[in-house]
Amino acid sequence: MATGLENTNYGIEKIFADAEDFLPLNGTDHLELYVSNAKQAAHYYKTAFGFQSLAYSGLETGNKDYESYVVVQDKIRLVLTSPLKAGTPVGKHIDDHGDGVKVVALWVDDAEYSFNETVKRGAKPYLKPETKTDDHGEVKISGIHTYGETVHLFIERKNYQGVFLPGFKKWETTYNPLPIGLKFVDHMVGNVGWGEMNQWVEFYAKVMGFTQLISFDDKDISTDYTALMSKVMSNGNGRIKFPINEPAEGKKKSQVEEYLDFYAGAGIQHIAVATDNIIETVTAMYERGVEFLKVPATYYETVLDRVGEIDEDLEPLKELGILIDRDDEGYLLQIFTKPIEPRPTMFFEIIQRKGAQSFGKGNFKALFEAIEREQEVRGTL
Ligand code: TYF
Ligand code: FE
Repeated sequence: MATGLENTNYGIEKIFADAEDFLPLNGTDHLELYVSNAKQAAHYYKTAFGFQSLAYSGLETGNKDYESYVVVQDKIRLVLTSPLKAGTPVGKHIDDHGDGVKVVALWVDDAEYSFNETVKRGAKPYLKPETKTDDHGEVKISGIHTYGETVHLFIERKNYQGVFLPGFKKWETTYNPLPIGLKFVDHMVGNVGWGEMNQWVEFYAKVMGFTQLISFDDKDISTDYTALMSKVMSNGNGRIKFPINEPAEGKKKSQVEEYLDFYAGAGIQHIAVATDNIIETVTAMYERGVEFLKVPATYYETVLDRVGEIDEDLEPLKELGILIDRDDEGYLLQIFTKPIEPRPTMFFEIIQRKGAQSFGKGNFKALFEAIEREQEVRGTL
């Protein structure tokens, strides 16, 4: 049966390969989510996702407008921010989009250079380079807009020794649930509007010097299942990977269109976080109340024919609903949470790579059917 999926290949052959790496990025510095109740969200990320308390900004630090809690797990830092009064841009953002990612902050050696080089190439400025200092040192920050109302900050940490950034103090707490093995942000996927894919692919290529991870044929994933197009943009050292989805016409309403409706525009669709032991990580997450998408048991009857031999026993993978895929470099294990806020918008992916550098193309059909079953329950199909 032709599904249209066969020719979608996420190899690592690059186009724009001649592009000079004018924007060296050391990694993801942090992600900031605007949420309606930062205090409770922080509790959730600690309890359910195993993050640790790191820093706080709010009334106690002289910040009268916003309260932010910063949580950390290995290399992942999440900032959860809510307004302390009516009429703020953060409150407007939450009213428009619900809880979601506002800032994808990138760690750079030179925030001013990063700003100048990207703005010179067409980026819309968000924050002019500014220096923030406190007793613990100095940090330089600048920022540019990307799709929707999402922004990229460039964070230059100089010799900063504080817990997070100037303006934050250590978050002291006696509630410290154990980490669950989340290591770093593997990739972050954005959903953009109809016909906007190429514009954003071009943005990451021309403005940020990224290259497209391709694909002998990056054909639409438009099947009977959730229709979408997806292209993956990566920075020079491969530490930052931003797949971009655009909805496509299918028999049923695209999951990407559902997102765009509820988020009221483009934004971050999923945050994929890496673990070294997906069975332990996902077992802990189930115990802590996280809900995952499930594929039918029949998936596991044929999966090993498709992916060949793997190190793990199939039984726990099946029990937990972990998906498996292989490319010519190795294999990967992945699983997707249900949306983690009231609107069917953002969700998390847990991924363990065993050589494979692709994104689970072989699972798209089963995954998208699982998403469709959720859309059916929501009445949004
Ligand atoms: O990042 C990816 O490409 C995979 C698969 O709406 C995926 O995680 C792609 C699109 C989508 C959900 C998951
Ligand atoms: Fe993903």
